[in-house]
Amino acid sequence: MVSRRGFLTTAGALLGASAVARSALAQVPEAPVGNSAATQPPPAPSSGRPFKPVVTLNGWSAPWRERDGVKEFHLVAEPVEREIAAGMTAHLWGYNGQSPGPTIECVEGDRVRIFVTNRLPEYTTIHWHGMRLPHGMDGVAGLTQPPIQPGETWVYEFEMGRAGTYMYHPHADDMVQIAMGMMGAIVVHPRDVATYAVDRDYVFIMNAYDIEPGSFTPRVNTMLDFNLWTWNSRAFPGIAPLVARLGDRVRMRIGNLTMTNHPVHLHGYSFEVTGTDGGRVPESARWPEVTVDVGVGQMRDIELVADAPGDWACHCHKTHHTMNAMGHDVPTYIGVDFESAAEKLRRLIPQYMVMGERGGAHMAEMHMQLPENTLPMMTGSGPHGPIGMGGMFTVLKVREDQAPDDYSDPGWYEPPPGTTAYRNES
Ligand SMILES: [Cu+2]
Repeated sequence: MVSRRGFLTTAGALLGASAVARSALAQVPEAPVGNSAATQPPPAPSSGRPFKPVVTLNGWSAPWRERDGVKEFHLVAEPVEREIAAGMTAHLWGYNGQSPGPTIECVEGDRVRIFVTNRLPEYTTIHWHGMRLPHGMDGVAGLTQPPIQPGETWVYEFEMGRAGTYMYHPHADDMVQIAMGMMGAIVVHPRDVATYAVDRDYVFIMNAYDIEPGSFTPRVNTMLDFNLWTWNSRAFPGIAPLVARLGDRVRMRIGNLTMTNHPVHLHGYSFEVTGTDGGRVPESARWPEVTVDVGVGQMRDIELVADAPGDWACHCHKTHHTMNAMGHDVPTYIGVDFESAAEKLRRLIPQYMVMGERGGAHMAEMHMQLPENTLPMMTGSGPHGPIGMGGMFTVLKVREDQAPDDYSDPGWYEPPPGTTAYRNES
């Protein structure tokens, strides 16, 4: 907490004395803390115009307090522990107890006042990625404001002018702070709840970490060679399924704050890109796709009608992005006869295993001894055996009997008899 005097000074420095609304000087609103990596279907909006809330994959939406017609949020930048998947927890930096921070949701035209408290060991700021706002609210350290020092609380106040999908992230020591997991989504809903209405509205941000097997903290000077590819700081099988009822219109809002592009591919459907962080795509400018390439720093909204029941893989199409931390220097052994050498090695190292001489698939079935806090490279199992995936992979589960607004996992799909691939016995 800062003293009232300190708070007045910092708020004044950011907003400019004449622009400070009196209510901005009131007490800082409570900062809710997330303590779970489970998807939390959000409650209906507590005040203001109605909207249908988004569902943050393995995350949650920030509650707000309304004062004098302004929605007040409070983000606390701080060290957090995030479970990446069962068996691995990362020591990250995030907001309000988790990485990513809570999704900020509001309605087009809303005025927001966002309090930002810095509990990190170094300075930070928040940049509102994609928003059109006054220069002084853009959150670029050195350019639009001095950085927020540890212990300080600063206030950003602006109008959420356009409906769409945006992000927030620091613009101070960017490379370190984004590599540590500091980010969150912003969703601005249209003023009329019927505009662009969908039945299920999901949002997630793609992120990447370089966490040495056996350790907890990302290496922050990695430029490209990340080893953990995540959606909302979760890796398969830790990523929740996307659940829909047969016939639902489904939107997925996908952001990318990694250092490379991700072609996100959905099985069983085609979809249209209906929005970018620049705005809504007019219907006349859309075309059908089964893969959307989301570039660095971009957001893409895609929409589909869930008319095909089943469990449909949804994943990044870069194959090394659907694997967890792995040695990148592993040589290719396909076709090499290892058995004679392996026998000798097993006399020295009883657990010695040969890897890769028949391809890589059997690695999904092996149970290697892993360092602590390390996820298997290829993992997850389905109704027919190992799925052999990790990283940026989940499943769109479409069911006839999924109740509206029920986001719970319906389990594995049971296809009608005679509709699955079969072994030729003739
Ligand atoms: Cu990828």
